[in-house]
Amino acid sequence: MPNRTLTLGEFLIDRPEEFEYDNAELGQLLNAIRLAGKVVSHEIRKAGLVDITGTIGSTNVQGEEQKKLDVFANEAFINTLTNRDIVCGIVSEENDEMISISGSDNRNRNKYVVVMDPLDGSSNIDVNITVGTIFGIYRRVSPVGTPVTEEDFLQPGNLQVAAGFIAYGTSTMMVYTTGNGVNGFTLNPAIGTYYLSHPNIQVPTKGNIYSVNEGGYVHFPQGVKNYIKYVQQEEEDRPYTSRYVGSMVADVWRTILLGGIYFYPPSTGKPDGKLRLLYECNPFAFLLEQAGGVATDGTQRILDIKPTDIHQRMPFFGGSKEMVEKAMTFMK
Ligand code: P6P
Repeated sequence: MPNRTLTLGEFLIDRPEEFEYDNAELGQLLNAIRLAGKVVSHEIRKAGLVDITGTIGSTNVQGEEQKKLDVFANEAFINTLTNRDIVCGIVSEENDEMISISGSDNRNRNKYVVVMDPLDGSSNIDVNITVGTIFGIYRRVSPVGTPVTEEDFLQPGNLQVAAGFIAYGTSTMMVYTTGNGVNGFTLNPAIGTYYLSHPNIQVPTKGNIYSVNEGGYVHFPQGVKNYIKYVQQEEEDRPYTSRYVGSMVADVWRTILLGGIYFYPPSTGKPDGKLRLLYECNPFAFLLEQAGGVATDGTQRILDIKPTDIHQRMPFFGGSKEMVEKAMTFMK
């Protein structure tokens, strides 16, 4: 029998155990994300040719200038998720307030909420660097039949039923987990099909790459400065190599595949760092742990943190188990 690579659709059907909650709905929800990812990928692929990479003069809740593709991606995911009648609410980096979805019968009977950064790293679009969509999925905690509430989104990351990202890079890839390991799918744009390209991903327990924006060095806490000096010492398996793209999807995907540590620490100007807990830190923390890695805020497991605000920021240290645990000894 030839080694036939599974498509994402076949994979979802072949693995009913992936969806211990509600097979059909969560599978449909991941399919909706798959579809929206293809729509965004198509738009991005021609961005350099059409005047769509410029800005539209508005800014998002983060005060960051919204680029047309940010807005396009946000609308593509919101519309696709709304039309599938599975989601009762969405939190997006691009929207100040949560989005309430009452469903086609206006009776708020949908059971899932989605948190997302529709186009993370978008400042890199104009220079053709990998950007991505990051998402997390939770079961609502408010009663079915009532409008979604903020509490539905302020759940700790350990209650995510699924999380993942779509990387728009040299190829378009969808990587996700439902709590049963991590699998990666690569899009064949010629036929619009994702194929299983990275089954059962495991983060190497050790690597030799550290990834941080060292431009902030003077503003980092002393423990972080000491760790950066440690990785640069000529000792044992060090110095490590420095790699930093400035797009979380690119930096964390490399960390997952090759091993290493990616961190966005607190600093005097950003006491909680820059990354957002709901739709950057938690989805990647879920993926990292499911692939044998670790993700902390410098002292505690990211997935155990109870959010207090839908756009709150959180320091993030994630990657190979041995490297993150070593880094944590400097943060005491
Ligand atoms: P800095 C993109 O805006 C983002 O949220 C992440 O994708 C990325 O890792 C980080 O910010 C880059 O931030 O301060 O290093 O430019």
